[in-house]
Amino acid sequence: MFKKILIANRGEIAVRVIRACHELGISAVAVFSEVDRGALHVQRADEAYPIGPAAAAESYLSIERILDAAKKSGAEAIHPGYGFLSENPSFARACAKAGVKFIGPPASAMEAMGSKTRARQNMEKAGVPFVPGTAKGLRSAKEAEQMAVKLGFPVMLKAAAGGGGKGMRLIDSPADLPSAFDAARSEASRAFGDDEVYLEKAIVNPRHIEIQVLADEHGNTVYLGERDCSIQRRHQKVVEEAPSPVVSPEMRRHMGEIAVRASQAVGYTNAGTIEFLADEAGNFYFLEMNTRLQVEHPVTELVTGLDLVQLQIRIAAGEPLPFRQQDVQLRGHAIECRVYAEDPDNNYFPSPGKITSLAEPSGPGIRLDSGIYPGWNVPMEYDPLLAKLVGYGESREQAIGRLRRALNEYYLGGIKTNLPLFRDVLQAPEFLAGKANTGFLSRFAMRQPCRSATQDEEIAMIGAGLFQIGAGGVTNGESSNRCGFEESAWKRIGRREALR
Ligand code: MV4
Repeated sequence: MFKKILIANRGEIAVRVIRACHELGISAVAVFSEVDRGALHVQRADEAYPIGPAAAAESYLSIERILDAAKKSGAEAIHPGYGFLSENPSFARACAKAGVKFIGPPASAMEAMGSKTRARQNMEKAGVPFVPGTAKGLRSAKEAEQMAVKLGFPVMLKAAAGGGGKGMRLIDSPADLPSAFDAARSEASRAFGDDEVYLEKAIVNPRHIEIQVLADEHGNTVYLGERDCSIQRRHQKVVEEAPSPVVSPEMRRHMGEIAVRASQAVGYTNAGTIEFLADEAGNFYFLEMNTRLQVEHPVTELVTGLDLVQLQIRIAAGEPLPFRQQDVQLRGHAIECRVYAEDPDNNYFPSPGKITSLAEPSGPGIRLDSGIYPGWNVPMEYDPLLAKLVGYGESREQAIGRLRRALNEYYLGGIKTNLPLFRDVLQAPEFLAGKANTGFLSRFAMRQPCRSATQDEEIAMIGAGLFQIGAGGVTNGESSNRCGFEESAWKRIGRREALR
């Protein structure tokens, strides 16, 4: 086993990996940019190295500076977390060349899944179902039009080098194709330095369902059930859950076996995720593979009882998987809320700044993976994910109840967050019924503008609160707050005393 691991990342995921290292008796090395000197991951690590200015290109994305820190610290392995260098085959190769183990798949497997057209060709060979579409990049708008007519409208125009929805266009009729084709090409060229675009038949109102896989370096691959990530905003996941309310045991086994086959077809090792689109009839299609640990891995950890980060480290150290497929049992239900520093009043624009006060939830069935502390200044240079609040229960209803309770314990002062959105989503009938597909959040936001209070409204609410608890107030013991939880007489009297 490794004695020392460097974590080439920041924020909550760096803290998560440090925890796994410490549980395995491994020393953890942090790296940090100039604005992250005081960050939580730096405090939690056993040693830390500066790697440059705030701009990620000059710090967390600098292969040279990270390998330099690995050499200085004597780390034997690097965990890349997610984002940054985690899916960069050149980084995986540079690690190997420097004699440092990259905790992730081989560079060749990343490349086989990196381009969507190449991934589709590889999946076709492996017999994995994928959305009907063109096998190769399109040369002209004319070719695109011919193919689209064959596939039938609506179609999706996608960038081969894209992912996560970037450079993607939905096209309803032939008339829209020529301009969309040119626009998609130049957008792809600018965003990815690669103008290859191709067509897929569009799946209407799909659900995003992904399968977690784990493969050791001895030929064993297992699947660990699915996550339903249908609740997204502009291709940014907001709520994820496991298991999916729409996946039956048969569909799970079918998707799982296909995910294992897809992984084995590209020589995959370590943790990976196969993304599928599922239509309303229960058909599913390969979309892409994420060749890294994902943000939403905790929901899988809670329903399987496994520690994915520890397993990643043990796999990278050459250990065989310590269990077989038939040993994997799913139990209970887990739901994750991604807490972002963003302003619901201002179109969810990033809201960096100083966290002036913080009350963090805990208690039965609650897991909080956080990268912040009171007094910390959330920098504006990076992804605004602050923490992940995960609720677990024997049933979906219990998980939701615990999450709602925890959301009411959670207070974050000084910056705006999307916490108010979760309080609303977790009461939405469509979500409660397990019927939310990828269109849910945009419909939901239109129907119910979710925003925190303005200053005037806050003054009015404080006034109403004072009235409620003040002299001559409610005395029948049946008052309850707006969340439907009983408020005790003790609490009311205590407040009254405190306000005297
Ligand atoms: C699609 C699709 C419908 N049909 N492809 C968006 C993110 C990227 N990973 C793929 N995406 C989609 N691809 C076909 N052929 C609909 C989406 C899509 C979507 C997928 C998953 C989660 C949320 C989504 C929101 C809008 C569109």
